[in-house]
Amino acid sequence: KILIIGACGQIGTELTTALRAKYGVDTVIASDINTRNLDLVNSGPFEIIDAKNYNAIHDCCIQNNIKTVYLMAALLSATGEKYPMEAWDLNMNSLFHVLKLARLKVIDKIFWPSSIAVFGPTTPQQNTPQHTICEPTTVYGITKQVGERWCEYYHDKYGVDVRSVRYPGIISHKAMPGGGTTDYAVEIYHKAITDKAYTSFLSEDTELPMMFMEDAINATIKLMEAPAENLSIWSSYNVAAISFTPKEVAETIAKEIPDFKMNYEPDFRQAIADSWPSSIDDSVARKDWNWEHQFDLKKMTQEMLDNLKAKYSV
Ligand code: VAH
Repeated sequence: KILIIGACGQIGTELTTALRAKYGVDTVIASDINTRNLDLVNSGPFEIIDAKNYNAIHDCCIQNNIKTVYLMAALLSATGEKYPMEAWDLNMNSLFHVLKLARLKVIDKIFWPSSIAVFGPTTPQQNTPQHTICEPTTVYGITKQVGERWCEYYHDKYGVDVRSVRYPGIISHKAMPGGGTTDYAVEIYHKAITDKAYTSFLSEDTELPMMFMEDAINATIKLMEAPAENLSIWSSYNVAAISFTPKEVAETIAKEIPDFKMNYEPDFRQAIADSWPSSIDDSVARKDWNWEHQFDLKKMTQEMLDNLKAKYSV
């Protein structure tokens, strides 16, 4: 069986739905620290688990014969700058707990998300390679960089099958992101429909690597289903889809909503965004496990506006 820790989060919500559709509702136990997403809580097996509590995770895995864990709980970049030690505590200890369970052979396989936040201002900004300088300047980025080192260490030393991708900013319409620097790219679609206007907290030419949720979920499942012998990276794979600026995404929205008004008021998150790359080289993922994105910016905007128009008209 499968356990998703942090199932109520932006990615966790859609990962739960996708894994249940693929493997069966009762095969996937969703868990989170609270029941904030009632639809998800009522859609299948759900347990309240604090990702910082080893015994809670251990007992759930034993009682439910869990063999695969997706660890999706974390404090993201913006929140991590406000609460650095809480971010270190949650992001690192949850990973140590799950790696320990795999070392003890209680579970067989782990998915753990990394992020483009592992890169910093000294990293090549364009077509950032799989192997490159990683000097992150956010607490969140530090936890992801160190987490990658631990994943590779547990794989090489204990044979733990832990797999990971460096997610770019993820855009979706089902569950809101929480505390990220790329959240503008989700908020803008909601505001375009409700207010026909949006004030971006990043400047108009801030180009960042982004990905539509459907592509992110497909990448996650494709990596987890790949034969281990095909994999050459046991830290975390670069994955990429599209890169765009707030100005460019606003232009695709304005094609659908002609009187859409965009303003720019950069805040503390501008410095975080400036420390990250503009585009990512994901050729290793494409070679090792046939990664391929499906959504370009135009198609993503169409999906986002169609679904959010329906959501807000209800
Ligand atoms: C964040 N959405 O903004 C997350 C992600 C690369 C961005 O890590 O912190």
